[in-house]
Amino acid sequence: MRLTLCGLPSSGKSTIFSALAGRKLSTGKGRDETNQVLLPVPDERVDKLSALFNPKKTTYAQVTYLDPAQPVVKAEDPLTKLPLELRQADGLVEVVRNFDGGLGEPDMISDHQDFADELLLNDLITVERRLERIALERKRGRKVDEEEKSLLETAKEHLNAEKPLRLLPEVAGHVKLKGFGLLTAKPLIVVANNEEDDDQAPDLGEETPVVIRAGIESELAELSEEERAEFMADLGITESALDRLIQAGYQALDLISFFTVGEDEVRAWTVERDALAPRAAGVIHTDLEKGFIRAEVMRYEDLMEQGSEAAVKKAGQMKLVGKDYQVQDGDILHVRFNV
Ligand SMILES: Nc1nc2c(ncn2[C@@H]2O[C@H](COP(=O)(O)OP(=O)(O)OP(=O)(O)O)[C@@H](O)[C@H]2O)c(=O)[nH]1
Ligand SMILES: [Mg+2]
Repeated sequence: MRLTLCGLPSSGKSTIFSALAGRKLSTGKGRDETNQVLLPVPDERVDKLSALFNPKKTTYAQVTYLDPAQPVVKAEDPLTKLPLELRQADGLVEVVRNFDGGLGEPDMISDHQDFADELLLNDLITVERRLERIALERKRGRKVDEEEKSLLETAKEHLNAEKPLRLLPEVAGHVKLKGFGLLTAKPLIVVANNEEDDDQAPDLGEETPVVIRAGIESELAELSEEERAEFMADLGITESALDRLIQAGYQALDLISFFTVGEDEVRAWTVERDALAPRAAGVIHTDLEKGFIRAEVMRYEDLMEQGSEAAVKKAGQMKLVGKDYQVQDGDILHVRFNV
């Protein structure tokens, strides 16, 4: 899963990216991919499970953050200027400048609006081009996909009314439109990049921004564990705002986490919200999906309340489920399979 940082020029994307990169699991391999980091998603449940099982290894859910090489600029032909990374993202993290930094008094509402317009205009162009193409095909006597055409028309109408497609989930999430990478259809997290002495979230109307003070975060990222604790105490903060950003980004993707536990490893895994048990098992290993028989499932809350797996079983809270079970956020799975 990949979240791409975006926003107007000089809003602080790269500053936030380097602060994030300070906690990376790994950088992308290969050419031109140093602008990409894989990050653990902080999750208190994983911490508590790990304290209970004391495993050799603890693994959090993971998400990739990407800082595109070029910013979004106002352009004659937006489609040629918007970084491709935005189109390929699973979600967008829009960074809005809320510091002066020699760039003048910040105006988040106006910047946020400009950026939203840019995305909207891009989608409108994509949709119109595709509709023109379909009309041409039809004129040539070829068969066209009526469902796709009707979805595109609905999308166009919606965009013309200046509404992002994410407000229209049945269109935004439709498999026939997936390939277009429509930008306003993607989940969006708004970050207010605040001045160092300001921790207030500005009012943006429908979106509540996550407040980050990139200046502080980039300093925190450079400190040792010990120095960091001291610096945070001085500032009167208990957690880095990056934790909240990573969590909010992960939640916006509409995924769920389930867990596997044991002496070797406590681990969080990620799957789509409506996934069935075999699909979830397949995230762990393809063999587990192919050879899936059943899964033992307990709820994270039950395990915490009972204190051990044995106690959960004794309380009758361990369920044996089959192939049609829909995995829930917070499920702990033991998959039974044969190969
Ligand atoms: N005072 C202050 N300055 C900041 C903050 N965040 C970034 N800056 C400065 O603002 C300038 C732009 O920051 P970048 O992180 O490069 O912004 P960007 O969005 O990556 O810029 P482009 O990639 O060129 O669009 C740099 O000089 C930063 O040092 C902040 O929170 N406070
Ligand atoms: Mg940059």
